[in-house]
Amino acid sequence: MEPPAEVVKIAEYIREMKIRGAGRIARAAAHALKLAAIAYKGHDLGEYLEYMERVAQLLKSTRPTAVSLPNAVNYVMMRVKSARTLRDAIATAVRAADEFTSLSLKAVETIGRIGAGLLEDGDVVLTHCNSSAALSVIKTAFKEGKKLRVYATETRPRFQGLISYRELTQAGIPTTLIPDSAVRFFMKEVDKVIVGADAVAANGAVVNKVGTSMIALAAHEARVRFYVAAETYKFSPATVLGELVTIEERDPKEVVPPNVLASSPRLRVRNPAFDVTPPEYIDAIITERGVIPPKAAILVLKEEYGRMLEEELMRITLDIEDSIYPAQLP
Ligand code: RUB
Repeated sequence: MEPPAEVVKIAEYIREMKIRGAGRIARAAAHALKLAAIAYKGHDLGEYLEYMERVAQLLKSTRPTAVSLPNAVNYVMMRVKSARTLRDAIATAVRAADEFTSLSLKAVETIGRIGAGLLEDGDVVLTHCNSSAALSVIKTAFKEGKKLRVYATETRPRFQGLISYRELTQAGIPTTLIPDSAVRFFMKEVDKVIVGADAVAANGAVVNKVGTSMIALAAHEARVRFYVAAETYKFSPATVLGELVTIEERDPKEVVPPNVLASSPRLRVRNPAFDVTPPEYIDAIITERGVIPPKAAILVLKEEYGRMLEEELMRITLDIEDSIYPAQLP
C-alpha cells in the first residue's frame, strides 16, 4: 500500500514550508504517521511495518535540517516496531503520535515559563525568524506583567519575521520589524536575544535560521545575552557519533525573482536556510527540563538516548574490529 493522499499532502506542505518551524514540522510528521496507521487496509503485520517505514522515510525526506522531524518519526516508529500484533501496532502508532504531540506542546509551554524567569521588566528583546519556543518565552514574561519591547528581524528571504511581528503584536507586545542587516545597528539597545533551534548538536552548537550566527556574533561583541529556546527533541543523537547536521539549501528563486534569474544566466546564487552558532556565543539553552549551558547538551542526549547510543557505539566497534582483524591475519 502506498502512503495515503493526505499523508503525501502533509509531506508536500512541509517541503514547501506551508508547515514550518521545527516544532510544528515534528508534530505534523507525528500526525501524518497517525493518519497513515489509521488508513492501513491490509491484514499483515510485516506488510504494515514496511508500509509505515515508507511513510516514515517520505516524511524524513522533506526537510533535512530540523532534527525534531526524524526524532518525532523515530519516537513513533520505535514504539510501533515493538508491537506484537497488527491491531496493537496500529493502536501504538496512534497513541505514540498523540503522546508526542502533547509532549511537544507541553514542552513549548514549559520553556515559556522557565525562560520567562530570564527576562526582566523593561527588557528590550531581539528575536530572529519565527520560533514558537522563543515567542513562548517572550509572551509568558509579558503575561507575567513584565514590560517588554521586541525587535523582530525580517528574516529574508522568506520573511518569517512578519509572522513573529504579527504574533507578538496580537499579544499586545510593542514590536518593531527591522532588516536582518540592521541587527548590529540596534544591538546597543538590546538587553537579550532569544531565538529558537532546528537542531542542537552534542557539543552545544545550535542550528537555526540563517543569520542566527551573525546575530550571536553581534550580541557577543555588545556583551548582550544570547539565549536559545529549544525542546529536548531538537537535540541530535547522531552528532554524538560525529555526524554533522545537514544544512538545507533552498531554491535560488527565493532570493532572486525568476525573471531576473532567467535574464542573468551567469548569476550564481546560494540560499542556505540555516547556519550554525558555536556554543561559545550562546549563554544558555532553555529546555523544558531547565536552563542549561550549551556544553551540557551532551548530558541531555545521554539522558535521552543513552542506551541507544551505547548500542550504536558497540555496533560501530564490532564493524571496525571486523574490518581490522581479517587484514591482520597472516
Ligand atoms: C524556522 C526556524 C525556527 C526554528 C525553531 O525555520 O529557524 O527558528 O525552527 O522554531 P523555517 P520552533 O521557517 O525555515 O522552518 O521554536 O517553532 O520549533
